[in-house]
Amino acid sequence: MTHLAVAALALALPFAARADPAARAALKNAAGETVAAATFSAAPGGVELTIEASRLPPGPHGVHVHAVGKCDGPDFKSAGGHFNPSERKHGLENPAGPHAGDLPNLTVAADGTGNATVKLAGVTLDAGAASLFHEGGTSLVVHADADDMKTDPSGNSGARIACGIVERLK
Ligand SMILES: [Cu+2]
Ligand SMILES: [Zn+2]
Repeated sequence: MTHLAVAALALALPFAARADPAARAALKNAAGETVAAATFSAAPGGVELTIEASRLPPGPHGVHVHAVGKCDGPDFKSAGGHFNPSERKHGLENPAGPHAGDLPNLTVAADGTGNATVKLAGVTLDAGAASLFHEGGTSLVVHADADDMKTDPSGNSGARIACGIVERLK
């Protein structure tokens, strides 16, 4: 092993505890431009999602995992409703909720960037009804407005402005 290889290995070690992403989503807007990217990694009791916006409108936006892995613009209705394998109501603050696909709002800065890392409890990257890879797949959708976290079925978050299919990486 060369010295260079040893150095590379040492640099890689601090990140070894974190699972490599098992899935990704490239989110495009109605014009077909890539505006955000997401990665999904296995985590205890669910899946860790990291989303990085690069060119979304400023402000808070509702973000959800939707039940169908299909992102047909411009309205992205093909993505279906929120991913909800346990048949609950919408919203992280809803006593009868949340949907498995419900997430906190994503805040985007004036320059169109923003990022967040959040846990999706109750979903899996493995097999089964709660899998992000269930039959027909899933997608990640960003909305025009903030999610109020309680209004069923979609938190009054407005139009779907970006969508990306959840794709397996390994
Ligand atoms: Cu949504
Ligand atoms: Zn929901």
